[in-house]
Amino acid sequence: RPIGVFDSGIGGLTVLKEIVEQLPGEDIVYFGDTARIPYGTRSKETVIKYFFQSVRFLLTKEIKAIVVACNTASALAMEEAQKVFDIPFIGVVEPGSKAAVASTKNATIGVIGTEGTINSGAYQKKIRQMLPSAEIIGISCPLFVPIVEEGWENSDVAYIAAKKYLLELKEHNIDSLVLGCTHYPALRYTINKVLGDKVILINPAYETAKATKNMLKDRNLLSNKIDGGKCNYFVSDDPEKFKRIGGNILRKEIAFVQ
Ligand code: DGN
Repeated sequence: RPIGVFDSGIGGLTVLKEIVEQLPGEDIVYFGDTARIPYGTRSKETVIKYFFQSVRFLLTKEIKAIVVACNTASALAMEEAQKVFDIPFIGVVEPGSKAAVASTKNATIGVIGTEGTINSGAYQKKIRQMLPSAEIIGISCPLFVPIVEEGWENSDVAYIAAKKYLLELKEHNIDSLVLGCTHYPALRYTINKVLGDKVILINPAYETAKATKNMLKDRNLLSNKIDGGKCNYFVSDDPEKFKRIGGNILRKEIAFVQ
């Protein structure tokens, strides 16, 4: 059976890419709720409603687990969903937080994400559970998503936005930064330029793929193929933009077999 991967749109392909790399034998069904992106600026109630509808769609595809690639949905809706749906969920918040705690030496950690993710306090709470003495500085960077979708992640526009958003992190002397939004790993060079290379950038997409592998292994759900897994994509709006920007993220053409 395939793994379901959910995202509010295109950004979750960064997580899919990591899963394909780490679990090349797994089939994947990806659903991007492109008709209703962004989730990042919406209320908790709305995110829960949209997410539950998306989960119901994925469940029609005979999946064995759901990876919630979207940070906003992981932060606001996954816990609720786990109470309602009888299928294992893996979100990005826990694996990302764990990696940040393992990385920090001065217990001063930055977290960046959408307004929904940062205001929910989900990363802050998880990190503090594991490292109670941590000082955590959370900053929402709403312009980063459209900048990446425009393909401007290494441009002067990205640099100026990053300088403005991340100034406060510099003042706090963080040593690790969680890129708590699907799109942000694309900005790592720009963020690096602003913060300097002493700050370690944590990519929850990578950590989540690792956690997915461990979870499937523990539950005896790993595919017995070692490669050749197939990806099937579904979106709730016209697939054209998804194909174009998504193709950029995956660095290969996206084929729909609907
Ligand atoms: N996928 C969302 C996230 O990781 O929070 C970003 C896109 C959005 O819905 N704003």
